[in-house]
Amino acid sequence: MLTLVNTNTMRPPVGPVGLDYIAGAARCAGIEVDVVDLCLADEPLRTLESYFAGHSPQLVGVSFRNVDDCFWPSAEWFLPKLADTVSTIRSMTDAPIVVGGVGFSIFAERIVEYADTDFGIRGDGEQAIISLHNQLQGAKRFELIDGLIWRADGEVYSNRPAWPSQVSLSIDRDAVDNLAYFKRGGQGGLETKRGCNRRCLYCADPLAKGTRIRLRDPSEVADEAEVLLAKGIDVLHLCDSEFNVPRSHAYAVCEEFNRRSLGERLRWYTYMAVVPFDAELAEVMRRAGCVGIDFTGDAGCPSMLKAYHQPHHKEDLASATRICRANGITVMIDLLFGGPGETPDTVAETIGFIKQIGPDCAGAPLGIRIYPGTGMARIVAAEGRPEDNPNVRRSYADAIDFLKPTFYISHSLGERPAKLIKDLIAGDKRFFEPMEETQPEVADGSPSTDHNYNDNERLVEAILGGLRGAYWDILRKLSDE
Ligand code: B12
Repeated sequence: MLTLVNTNTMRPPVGPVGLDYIAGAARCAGIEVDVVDLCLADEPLRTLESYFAGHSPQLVGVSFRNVDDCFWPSAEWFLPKLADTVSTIRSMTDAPIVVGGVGFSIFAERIVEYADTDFGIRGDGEQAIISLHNQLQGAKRFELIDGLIWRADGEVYSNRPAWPSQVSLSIDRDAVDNLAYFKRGGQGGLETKRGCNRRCLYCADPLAKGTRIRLRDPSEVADEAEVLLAKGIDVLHLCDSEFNVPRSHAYAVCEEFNRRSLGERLRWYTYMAVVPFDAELAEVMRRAGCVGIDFTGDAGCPSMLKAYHQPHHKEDLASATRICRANGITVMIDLLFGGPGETPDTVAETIGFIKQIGPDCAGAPLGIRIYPGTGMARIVAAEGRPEDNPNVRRSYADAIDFLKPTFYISHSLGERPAKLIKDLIAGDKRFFEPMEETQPEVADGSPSTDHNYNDNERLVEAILGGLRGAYWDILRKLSDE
């Protein structure tokens, strides 16, 4: 028996899509699976106690989605809480514990050690957890399990993930209470593919999902959307790194949705690269139910687009915005401020350009989370001792460690970079402004920024009140009121 524990208790709650897929695959392989969902539990500790009092699984799988909230300066770090949960579970069962998830996969070995788990699985969890479950009952040939991290004789061993070229997933979606997540979190989630072959300077997705794009059959994706629809979940987020990479697959998925007239019954949102995008793709997406796109815009000035290794030009952002407008798709442009080479002039150019092209909204966070193994980490390494680097920011005291929330903010932005950005935004309501270090807390104790979805009470209330959709779109609607 396999017990899967969802440890992500952030609100609004986002359904643990990965756990649902893993549970489906393990059940298909004949393994009995329970999911203990700490996010939906009123009292997580009691829930664990009463579960383990009555069950003796052979393996406990613990999910770890977010290492931190990637948000400067809130910089909330979730690893200590994971370590606590693992030690609580250990006190209740002798079963070995394996941890996995997208956040986990970025740091894998470090997290196995920090949280003191027996195993970790980097990358896709479905086949690996089945193999681990079976090897634990048999020969214990851990070296045969793709993506496995394990400890023996004081050493940490690590296998590379397999990144299988075709992805076929269980579409049952019944191990997790997806309807509860829909009611409390405002959306369902599914993947159309895995992996990302882009080389964005800062992004950890290629580490967690692989650099090779691995496609799902469009009809399997549409079948899964229908399964969620049948449960009453009619607003989705397609959870790919970038839905339109490659364009041909995005197009094929939409065509399959259109063949089944799914766009008449469901609405969906997704993340997209700015290129490739054109009127033909927008039209097929809108008909298939797409109502909002969050573009990886990064910047509206050539030098910063180059710094972030983006293949698009600022004119592509203008064209993407126009195309969305013409097709009735709401458009959000996600920007990044503070990267290598950012100056007050580049910030002004980006903000001026975004105001000019007029998307429905734009994310304007300050500070770039530095992950090991990315171009960003290489730049920091080349800039000398990180502790002496004026571009590197952290809110913890000890030596710099990228496992903890650590950010890059170009020191050319001066002493008060968030204020500089806010002043340039100048109250334009379309922007989600950065959070200032000195920003006061609002009455309920949460920070007064609304673009961080980490324990965002405004969003929680709005969703409980009936709003559905991508969080940026719900917040946009709230600010229009
Ligand atoms: C879509 C998405 C969102 C959507 C979610 C919509 C939805 N309905 O699901 C929205 C916009 C809401 C969102 C919000 C946030 N997100 Co987000 N999101 C993603 C994205 C693109 C996909 C996540 C996903 O669902 N993947 C699909 C599932 C199936 O994959 P998976 O979870 O990785 O699961 C697989 C494996 O990891 C593994 N696995 C999973 N669980 C387990 C458990 C065990 C035991 C094992 C063995 C294996 C295993 O097997 C699974 C199947 O193969 C990722 C980046 C990416 N490409 O993965 C970022 C990402 C996860 N998000 C991130 C962040 C920071 C956030 C926010 C905290 C941002 C914020 N401050 O507001 C919030 C958190 C919200 C919350 N409540 O948790 C970061 C986390 C990085 C970090 N430092 O940890 C990521 C990695 C993006 C990034 N590169 O920075 N997000």
